[in-house]
Amino acid sequence: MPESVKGVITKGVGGVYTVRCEDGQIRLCQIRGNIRLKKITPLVGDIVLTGDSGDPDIPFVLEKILPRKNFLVRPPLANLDTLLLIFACEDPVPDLKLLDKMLIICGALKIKPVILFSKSDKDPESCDKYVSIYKNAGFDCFPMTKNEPVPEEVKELIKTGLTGLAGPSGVGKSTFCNKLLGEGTMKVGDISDRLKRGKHTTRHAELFEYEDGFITDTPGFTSLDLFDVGVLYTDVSGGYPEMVRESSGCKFADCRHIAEKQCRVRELIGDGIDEGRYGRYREFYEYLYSRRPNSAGGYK
Ligand SMILES: Nc1nc2c(ncn2[C@@H]2O[C@H](COP(=O)(O)OP(=O)(O)OP(=O)(O)O)[C@@H](O)[C@H]2O)c(=O)[nH]1
Ligand SMILES: [Mg+2]
Ligand SMILES: [Zn+2]
Repeated sequence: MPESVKGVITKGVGGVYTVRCEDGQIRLCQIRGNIRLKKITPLVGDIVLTGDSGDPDIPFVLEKILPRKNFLVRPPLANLDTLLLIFACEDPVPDLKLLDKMLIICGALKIKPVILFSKSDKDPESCDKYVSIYKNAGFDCFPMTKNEPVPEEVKELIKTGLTGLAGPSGVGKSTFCNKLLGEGTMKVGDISDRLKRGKHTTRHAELFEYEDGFITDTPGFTSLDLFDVGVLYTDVSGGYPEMVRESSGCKFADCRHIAEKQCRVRELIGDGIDEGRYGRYREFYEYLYSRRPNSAGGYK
């Protein structure tokens, strides 16, 4: 029997997976039945073993998906080290609930998040405001415009490991990839005049090499339910490092910063803790608490 060759999935469209193999070959693979039976959908970023399929059209087969370090449902990517969260400060205005949800997920999966507020040329003032909120919270966060180079600190991160892009449609994810990898690598779309939203130009996740690392462009998305993707109420604080930092000043060691007395976090709202961030923390916590395992619902 011929030997299996290991590689990474760089693209998957219509059941055909492109795999960049260790021996330098690019193999087009189909799925073997047993992967389907186990209900594992192969993802871009998956490390796989490939073998011969015997089918001249798609000559190789995915034999096995090696254990994942982590994976995201949205965007669908596996084995991430870093996630670049791109949100425009204008056109479309940023959905900070979606951003905070992604930060909670990164915390739970031990993925390093980096936030980029794009289109700062459109509204530099609001861009600076968003950047300072997220910097103060403790994240790496940068303003960005399409005509300025990618910040050096961000390039350094992408040079090693696997970096994914995430964010709504039309915020400039593909524009960012083109700046890094060369114009024309990814198709860039327009913004609808009426809705001020992107038009979902990128349809599939795709992985590219960048020095010793990999970067993946992804399709934009607008909604994500924390419960549906398996986040627990105990994970929420992982997206709010500024609150974790201050919680040593709360009276109760297990303070949830909701209704407890002498809560340092709540004392600092508007004066160190951003009010919007706190409100979203509380909303997510209460929502997921009401859905905790064995819960009959309702938050007390
Ligand atoms: N003014 C301004 N426009 C930008 C900037 N970055 C991207 N754009 C424009 O925004 C539009 C959408 O950019 P894309 O790169 O296609 O956005 P995307 O995030 O890849 O969108 P999807 O593939 O649909 O998810 C294009 O017209 C870009 O030229 C920026 O910093 N400033
Ligand atoms: Mg795109
Ligand atoms: Zn507290």
